[in-house]
Amino acid sequence: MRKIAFITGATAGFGKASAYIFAANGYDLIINGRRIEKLQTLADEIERKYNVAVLQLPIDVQIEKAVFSSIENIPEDWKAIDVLINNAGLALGRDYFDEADMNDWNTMIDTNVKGFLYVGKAVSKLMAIRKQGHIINLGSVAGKQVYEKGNVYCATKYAVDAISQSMRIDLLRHNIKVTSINPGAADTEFSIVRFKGDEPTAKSIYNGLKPLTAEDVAEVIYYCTTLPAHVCINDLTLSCLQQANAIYFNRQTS
Ligand code: NDP
Ligand code: 8X3
Repeated sequence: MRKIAFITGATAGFGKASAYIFAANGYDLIINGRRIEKLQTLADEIERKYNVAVLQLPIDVQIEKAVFSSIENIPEDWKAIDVLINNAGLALGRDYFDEADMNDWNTMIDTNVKGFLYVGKAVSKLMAIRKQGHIINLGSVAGKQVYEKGNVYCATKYAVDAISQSMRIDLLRHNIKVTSINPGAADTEFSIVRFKGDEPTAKSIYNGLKPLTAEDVAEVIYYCTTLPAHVCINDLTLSCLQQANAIYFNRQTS
């Protein structure tokens, strides 16, 4: 039977790695991201390699109207979405509360909270009609503990945690699974985005660590979708072996 996965933020990192693993397991994909060329390249590669269909949704999740109209207007035969990976998100800056940039705060809130809500709402409406579906929300260890200079990024991930809990309650009557996945440090484009292209600083985040890879996280995401229909992983936190939580690391110094 046909299976469809909708992945936001599929042009890099966890979203892109998830696109490969879901396609390898026979899912047709709806892929989202703002970088159109990267979406096109990913769609071409996946269609060629896995013989599945790929629909591109090149929208900015911050734009409420674009999210709702593009999801309402996806072709009818793509509306039976089985899995949503609500993943698009970012950190911008790592600054003291009193020194942080308001544009960074606004963009993180608009993407990680508002965009995340828009996509979740639009897709859950489609799942509610069919009384089935699985929503996987990308939280973070930063939504479990707050760290210095994490302020608003952490707050957005605490919001993801809270919204995941309420989605699970409110969507219970529709038979929809809601899983919150909370990774620790993972080597993707995340840090280069956070530090605005400053590669040495971005790399220093992983000093002395063997961090998670995008593929590690995608495997765990996929695993959550393989359980029997009556079983739901509600909340799953994962990190590399050298990370205990958002704050404590065992870095190798030699
Ligand atoms: P990447 O930077 O590698 O990928 C982020 C993806 O989000 C890109 O595809 C980007 O695409 C997309 N994106 C960002 N903003 C928007 C937007 N406004 N509209 C649509 N797409 C957008 O990061 P990760 O894969 O590491 O992160 C994915 C998620 O996981 C995020 O929510 C992040 O907060 C979370 N996370 C990351 C961790 C890490 O250490 N890497 C750990 C824990 C959680 P494009 O630029 O083309 O729009
Ligand atoms: C990303 C993990 O610890 O860099 O959510 O904030 S962290």
